[in-house]
Amino acid sequence: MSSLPQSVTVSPGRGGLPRVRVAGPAASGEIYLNGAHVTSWRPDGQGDVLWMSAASGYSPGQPLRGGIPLCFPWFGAHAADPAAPAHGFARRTAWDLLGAEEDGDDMRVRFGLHDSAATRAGAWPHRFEATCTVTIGPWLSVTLDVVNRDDRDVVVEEALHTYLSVGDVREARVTGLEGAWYIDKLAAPELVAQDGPIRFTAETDRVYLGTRATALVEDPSRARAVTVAKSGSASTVVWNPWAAKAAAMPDFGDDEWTGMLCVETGNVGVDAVRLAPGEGHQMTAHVGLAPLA
Ligand code: TA6
Repeated sequence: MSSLPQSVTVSPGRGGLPRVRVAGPAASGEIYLNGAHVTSWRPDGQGDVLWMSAASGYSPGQPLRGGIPLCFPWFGAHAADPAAPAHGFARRTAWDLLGAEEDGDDMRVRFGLHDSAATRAGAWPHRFEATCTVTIGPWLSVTLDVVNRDDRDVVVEEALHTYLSVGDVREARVTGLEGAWYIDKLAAPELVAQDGPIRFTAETDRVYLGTRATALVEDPSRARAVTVAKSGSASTVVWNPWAAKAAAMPDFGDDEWTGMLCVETGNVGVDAVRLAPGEGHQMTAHVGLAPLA
């Protein structure tokens, strides 16, 4: 790997896990090699836009709670193997740091992952090559490139499971998904049309399908709005665990649920991506911050 720009450093983070720190001209950020997991993005003069649990673990092979978990090559529970890790193996695996470069106000850091004997022995026994490119700048961009290196078609589910920090989820609302069809994972598995803005009054776990829409998270208690735009993604997942589910998760503080919500950029369920041998796919999430109009 060629030398890193001065603004990009690697050092032990929490739990001693290798962490990349980026101190760019317009923003700072942090990415753990475990899962190529973005844990912080702070535009200059702003608080962190991403949410991390104070109760998160930081152990090799375990997912972090918050930031942007990288869900691949399946989303949620594995359809056929109940013993397989939720959201796939990518967020639990150490990625390689491939390099970094400065591009004006943007700092771009690249991570790589490919199949191994361990992944080929698991629930998704295929050869693949993945690259995660994180751009820390006036916007935060995360791009997941996946190439099928197998000799047969493969089907991939994927998601950038973005945890956003909000002042109070009970005052927040998400616009942009009006009219999109979703499956409520807490109710019968039928398609429901989104009627108006999304508001949070209880545990919320919705998978919006067939939508390329940009979501806008309005956070009135902080007088700010977060934009989640995307490309190469047909699914958006919106989640807040609310009090009971938060209390049931050991790596989630009992009272933390009011300060976060997830807007996840993915291709899940019927939007899963089929790749022929040698075929690749690219998905990007673009996260931006603006004052609330
Ligand atoms: O994206 C929402 C979701 O699928 C929820 O059902 C909940 O399980 C959440 O992901 C977190 O999953 P995790 O495995 O990280 O606890």
